[in-house]
Amino acid sequence: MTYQNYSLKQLQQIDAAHYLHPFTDHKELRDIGSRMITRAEGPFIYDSEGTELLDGMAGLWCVNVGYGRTELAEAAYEQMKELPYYNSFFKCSTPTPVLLSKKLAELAPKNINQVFYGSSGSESNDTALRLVRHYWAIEGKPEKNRIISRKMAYHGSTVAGTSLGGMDGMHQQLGGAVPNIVHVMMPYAYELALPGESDHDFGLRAAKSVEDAILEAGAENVAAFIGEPIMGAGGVKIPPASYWPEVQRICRKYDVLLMLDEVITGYGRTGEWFAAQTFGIEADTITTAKALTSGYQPLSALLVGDRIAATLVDKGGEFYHGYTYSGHPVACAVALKNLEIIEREGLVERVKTDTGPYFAQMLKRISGHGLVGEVRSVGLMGAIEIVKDKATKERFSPVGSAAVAIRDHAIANGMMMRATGDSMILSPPLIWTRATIDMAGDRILKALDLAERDLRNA
Ligand code: PXG
Repeated sequence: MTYQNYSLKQLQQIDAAHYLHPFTDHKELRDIGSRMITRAEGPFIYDSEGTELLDGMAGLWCVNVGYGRTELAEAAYEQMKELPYYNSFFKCSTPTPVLLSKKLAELAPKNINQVFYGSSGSESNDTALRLVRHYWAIEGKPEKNRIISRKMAYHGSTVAGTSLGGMDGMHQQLGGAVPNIVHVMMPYAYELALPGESDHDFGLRAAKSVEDAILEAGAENVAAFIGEPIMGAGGVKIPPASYWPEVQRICRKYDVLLMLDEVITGYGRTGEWFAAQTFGIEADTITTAKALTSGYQPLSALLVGDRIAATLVDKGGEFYHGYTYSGHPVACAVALKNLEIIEREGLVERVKTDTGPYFAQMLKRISGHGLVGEVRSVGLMGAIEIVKDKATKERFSPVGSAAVAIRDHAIANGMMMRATGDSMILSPPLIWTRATIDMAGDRILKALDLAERDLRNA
């Protein structure tokens, strides 16, 4: 029996009875019922009632080649027929992850040539944490194990992911984080720059907080710094241009490894294959997931730099870590086909030279609106910051209420987008054209107008 035999109400009742959703207030969900998304095509998603929505979030930052790609279904089907699964433990391998690893080594920055697979960004961040600590241990410096991260960072929802992340609410529910992880300030000038402080100077000050944390612990105790090149779930926080070069310099100075989390920024989102290339960062590990398969299969790849890989190989000894589905052949087959599509259609270049700049222009058009404090974007990743008063940057209260109101109007007007804190987030499929961007801009402006009417009259 397929879902079409159920009414929306019936599906919602079964949903409420049996399905605990991620990041959800379960009482609230039971009061209002969930929206059932039942199919999707190109840039659009459709709910059970046939409502068409332009998907401004590419699913959840992942469907970079858009929906309805039969080639990806065929790649999975062919692989499942030939070899649905075999493990890559005990000196076994299968050809598909081997070939995907070669492809990823070609696409990644020059110093990266090895890959370790998982099935989610969270898993690969667990791998990254384990790996950098293992690296220093076999280098004879087991005490060099502290990790520096940032407030508002999102690195996943497993215990290690939550510990690495800097989300207060998640930490409060964790009841004990992985030890020896500290969090420094995020590089978000609009909120944190001092009066009169330039973006450049603010970026240097935010980077200095990394150096302060290293000095406080003693460099001999610090394994690595981890950061998203652009913070995603934290609200598309784009650092000033001065930030990453300074963080890189500091990491080199104190021999601290640099771990990038590109779960959102990887595979074309910023107009390069990796944001490491956009910002000129040389990383020791890069965590990737999501758009590696455009979300058509769960797969993550930790890209491992030569420095760590060389030590693993030279020193030998087993690294006691891995997952049943590390290098899953079906997920890897879909990834290979997905990367082929991105290359064949020139999507990365298109984001860089055409749709990215056009998207920035669209946001600029929106920036004149009375509720908008600032807009920001890199490639096809952007945010609209919502304020009550443009001049003073005063926010509506409670935090996030205005953005949720705008999001609800956006959805009612055919535009799926996210609200996080007081930021409206956009991270669309890379197949968006100028016409799709215009359509999004019109719908967002309409939602802003309707929300402003509600908010100012409240
Ligand atoms: N790192 C980053 C930078 C992420 O954005 C993860 C790790 C974890 O990946 P998995 O595959 O384990 O979920 C993510 C995931 C949001 C939202 O609210 C963002 C993510 C996941 C769920 C919600 O924007 N990003």
